[in-house]
Amino acid sequence: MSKMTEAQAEAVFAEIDADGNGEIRLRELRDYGQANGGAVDGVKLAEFVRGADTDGDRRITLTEFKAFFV
Ligand SMILES: [Ca+2]
Ligand SMILES: [Ca+2]
Repeated sequence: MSKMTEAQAEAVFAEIDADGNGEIRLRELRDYGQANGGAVDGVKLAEFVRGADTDGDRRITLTEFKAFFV
């Protein structure tokens, strides 16, 4: 995946974090993927969560999200 600016990452994070609690869960990623044409399959999303979730709580915080993409 390509790099983003910090502002872009924040905007994308806010879009995926549908309930606005500051964490992205796999379910939110799935919903986001489906809303965007379902192009991203569930295995890829699970891999992304595993890769980006550095503290292992299975949720992606904005800090983790930025560390992954920016
Ligand atoms: Ca959330
Ligand atoms: Ca985490």
